[in-house]
Amino acid sequence: MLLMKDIIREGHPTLRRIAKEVPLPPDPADIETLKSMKEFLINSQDPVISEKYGIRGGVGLAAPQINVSKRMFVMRLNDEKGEEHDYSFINPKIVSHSVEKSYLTSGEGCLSVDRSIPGYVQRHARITVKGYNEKGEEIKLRLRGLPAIVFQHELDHLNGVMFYDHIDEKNPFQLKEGAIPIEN
Ligand code: 4LI
Ligand code: NI
Repeated sequence: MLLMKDIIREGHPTLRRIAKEVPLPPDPADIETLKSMKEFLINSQDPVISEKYGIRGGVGLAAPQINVSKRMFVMRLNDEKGEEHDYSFINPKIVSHSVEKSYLTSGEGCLSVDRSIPGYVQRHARITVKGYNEKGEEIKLRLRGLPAIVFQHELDHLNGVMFYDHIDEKNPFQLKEGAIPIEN
């Protein structure tokens, strides 16, 4: 079972590396890694289990955050319509995106960052993504709202990018014209 001690924190060099493509079909060890990452998110969202093991809540987790430098992540959340976005991604990519941006009005947090960093992280409002699931099947999805934000946050981890890299130090709350707020 993955715990907070297994999550590497900012300053660890793996978080700044470009993660490696995963050969397909995924080997059993990679499938197991994704399964444990998904289990971690489930536990992190369970009030009893998260309290018992001291796990912070999360909706996304990328393999580099457990010091596995491979292009894989999991996300697990419900959108504003109550629809489930429960995905494991291998070799994910954005194939197209809107010009319009959106951002979380409360800012972003990250399980690898133990401080709160004020500022808006403006990301593509809508994205079309491709990748493979844990069975090695191709997935193509259109995402908007919070799921689109989470996907881009996790994809950044595979490229050594942290959410605060997107925050303008001088003007952390400066918005692009027409940026769509996502309230929480
Ligand atoms: C407990 C149980 C307020 C502050 C609101 C917590 C179950 C922040 C938001 C959760 C904020 C769950 C989240 C992310 C933010 C803030 C992630 C709580 C887990 C809200 C998810 C990856 C950014 C994703 C909306 C500094 C660990 N998640 N909140 N950002 N939740 N959660 N991110 N922002 N301000 N991070 O953190 O999983 S994309 Cl579900
Ligand atoms: Ni993160």
